[in-house]
Amino acid sequence: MRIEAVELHRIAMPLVRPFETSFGRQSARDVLLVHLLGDEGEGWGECVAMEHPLYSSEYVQGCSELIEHYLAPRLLGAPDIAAEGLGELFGGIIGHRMSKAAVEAALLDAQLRAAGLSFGEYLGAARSEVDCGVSVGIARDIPSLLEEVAGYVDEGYRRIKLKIKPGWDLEPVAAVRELIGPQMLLQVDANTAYTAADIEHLGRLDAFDLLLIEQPFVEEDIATHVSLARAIATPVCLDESIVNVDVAVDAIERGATSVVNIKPGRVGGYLEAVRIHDACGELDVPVWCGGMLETGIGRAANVALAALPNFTLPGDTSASKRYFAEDLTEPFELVDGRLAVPTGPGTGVTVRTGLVRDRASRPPVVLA
Ligand code: OSB
Ligand code: MG
Repeated sequence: MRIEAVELHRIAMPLVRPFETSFGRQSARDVLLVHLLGDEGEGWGECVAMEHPLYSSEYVQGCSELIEHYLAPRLLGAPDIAAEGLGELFGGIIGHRMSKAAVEAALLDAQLRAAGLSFGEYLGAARSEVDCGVSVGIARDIPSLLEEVAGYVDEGYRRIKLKIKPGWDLEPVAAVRELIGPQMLLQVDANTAYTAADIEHLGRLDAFDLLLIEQPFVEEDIATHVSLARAIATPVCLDESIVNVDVAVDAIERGATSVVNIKPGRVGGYLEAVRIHDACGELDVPVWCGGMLETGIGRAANVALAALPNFTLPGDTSASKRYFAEDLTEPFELVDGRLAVPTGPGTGVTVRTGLVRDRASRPPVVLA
């Protein structure tokens, strides 16, 4: 289709409770939305970058400027463009995967709506609902952590993920394992907070029968993940390090990761996410869908992706109310620990444009 306008919307979404990780604490989600208006229809995409460059090098204001100055001009100058052609259209622009992914999501939404196809149908969903886990931030103390985890277990989540860092690892993990019992799936995420000197310490996590340990070391350091994987029984899972399908295959072949967290935003979009899913499937490596505190817009597409056949572990695809009192779409609700894959055209959800306007943290950027 021909793109006639690109709008960039910034929204401040208060979180229902602050979310703390090894890299920082946030009490609101700074959301960047891409709204594309084309000759065949319109679509919305959500950018997963965080406000500050602490999880990855990308950050919201940088993404907004990158889209405004580099991606939107190419989109507006293309006589006819589909999501499958964006790799070529954006060729030569290095990195900036979260920005590219947000544009891809918006264009996919527009073209699938025009074709009357859902994200699930287009991506290859194999089921109509997906098993959900929940990512639990670093708490003030262990009693508060246990109270929060108990609430999520009551709500029906099928897997708990605890954020860890040096000084907040063995004790909280032991307490939560004790609380939830031996059957419940439990995993941890360090967001790169450890170094090679911590390998022996991390080995003590083997006592808690964890599903996996996610990204203990810095993004570029595949070698130390290999050393850890050889030293401990708990499977190692990479998040930040996996930026595309080639890195994923390389990390698997080297023995750095035996489970992969797939976040479409981190890898440049849903099409690359499917390529990683397929490559992992061929190597017999299970995958799960990560999250970036998305609103209903990004969540809708993630839930569709998580319905692909090799997404065999519960994802960080939690219900809207785990994040926001009021979502930007109709809320996603947990039923028996699962979310339903939307079936309508495109993402299948309706953007509450009134809320987008009311919650705007700055005027929209409009390019035509
Ligand atoms: O590392 O998976 C992560 C949130 C923001 C940035 C990085 C991560 C996370 C989460 C939350 O763990 C996942 C979610 O519920 O969206
Ligand atoms: Mg992670």
